[in-house]
Amino acid sequence: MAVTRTFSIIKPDATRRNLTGAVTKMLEDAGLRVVASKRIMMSRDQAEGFYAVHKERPFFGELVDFMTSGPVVVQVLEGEDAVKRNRAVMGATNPADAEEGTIRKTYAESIEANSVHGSDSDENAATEIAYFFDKDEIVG
Ligand code: RTP
Ligand code: MG
Repeated sequence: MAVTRTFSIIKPDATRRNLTGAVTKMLEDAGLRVVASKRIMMSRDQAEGFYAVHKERPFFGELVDFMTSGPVVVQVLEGEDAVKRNRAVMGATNPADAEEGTIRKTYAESIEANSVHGSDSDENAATEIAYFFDKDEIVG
């Protein structure tokens, strides 16, 4: 299997509860390496652009409110089959459906405040990484 990269966000519900380290530990224990990381406040423009695919969904406005409600930690993760590996340790979008041992089962508060984001394809990972990081901020 090839070593690839994915894009992760530790969401405001998790940073508010001081879970940046705990979530990162679960990512690392799953075989992912943090090769870039920064804590930022997302602007509304940034959040709307990032979630543009969800623009027509009923939850779009609330999602943008939530993602700009506190600091987030954006990360680039590297590992074997990183996109799939990360989605597996994240668990289902709705924590009620997430498996034991996943980040969302362990920490998520709700379907919206679900602690982490992870890219859903290699193509989207590349786009999302470039949305938040310059090449020289990533150290593999
Ligand atoms: P993500 O993009 O954050 O990794 O999560 P995902 O693929 O599992 O979920 P997606 O369908 O892409 O939805 C993006 C984020 O929108 C929020 N959401 N709220 N209120 C709702 O019904 C609802 N559904 C989704 C979640 O924060 C979800 O992660
Ligand atoms: Mg998604």
